[in-house]
Amino acid sequence: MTNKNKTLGEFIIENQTEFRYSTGELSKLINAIRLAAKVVNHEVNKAGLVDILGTAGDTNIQGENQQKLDVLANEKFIQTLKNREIVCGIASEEEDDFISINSQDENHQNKYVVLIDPLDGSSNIDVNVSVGTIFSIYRRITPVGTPVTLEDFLQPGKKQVAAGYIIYGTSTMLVYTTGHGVNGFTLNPAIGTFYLSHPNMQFPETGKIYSVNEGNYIHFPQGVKDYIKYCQKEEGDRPYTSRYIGSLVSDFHRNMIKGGIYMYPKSSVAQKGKLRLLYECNPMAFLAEQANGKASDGFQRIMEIQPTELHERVPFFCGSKKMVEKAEEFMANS
Ligand code: P6P
Repeated sequence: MTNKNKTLGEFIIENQTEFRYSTGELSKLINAIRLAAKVVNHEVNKAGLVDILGTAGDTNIQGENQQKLDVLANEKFIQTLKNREIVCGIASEEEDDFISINSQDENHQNKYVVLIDPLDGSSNIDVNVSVGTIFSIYRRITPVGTPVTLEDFLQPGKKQVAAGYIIYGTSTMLVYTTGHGVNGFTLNPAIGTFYLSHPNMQFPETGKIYSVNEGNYIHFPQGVKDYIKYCQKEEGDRPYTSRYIGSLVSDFHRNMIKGGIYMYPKSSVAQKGKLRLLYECNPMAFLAEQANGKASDGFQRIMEIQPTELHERVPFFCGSKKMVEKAEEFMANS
């Protein structure tokens, strides 16, 4: 069968032998995420029509207003993953602590933990701008047969076995990796099937787009200021174009296709930046590296960082390898 009309289901079956732990569990896990993505997509696409816009009246551990769709997406992913008895634990941006899942037989035989940002960029929901779900999957490290502990979630990104995102944009796409490259699947909403539309996605080695919230410019470290001025300078293939959607998944996806760099640096008002290491930076870093790109905190590889807290934040520079390296050069020289 040619790639062009392969479904996600067929792709998973064809490639599950590639995955060295493959007992079909990871395939079942990706399938569970596929189902949850369709359910959330349905809600996101009609958000403007039913009363689920606006905030749920609560704030999450990040101190951010929880949008109703945040809460719904969180519930749908947790419920879908729980029901399939593949996962022994879940951590979510919307949950203060991790969730331990006892399988039906109550002896914790499941091997995987999943970390999710159920609806990233949710502040864009009410203005009809693309949002996304980000997921990161690890094998547990504490003994099977025991309840998961925080240790199972605080693993460096290089230990991920799979990662990906769903982007609810002009079309809905599921983009993921299991360590054998990055593949993108587009949902045909008429029949609820994801088709392989972007096989073997790769970051162009360099690009002309830089994505950063320049409203924070005066608070940035000198190295970031110098890199932004470099991007804007009339020289060689510059000035670059500034594109910033305010939705990590959307900026990342565009930059992976066209070439570019996304930055969320630390600043005098956000000492560690804003993005969370475990369920935003690590999964996007895994995808970036699998797509021949790069992801760092400005100095070190994101996936080498040893996490210490579930919701910890790190500065994030991610995208075309040569652009990230140039930004790191300015950071090192400042
Ligand atoms: P700012 C969304 O809240 C998010 O986590 C990313 O998706 C996005 O890139 C960033 O924060 C936007 O943050 O401070 O520029 O509005």
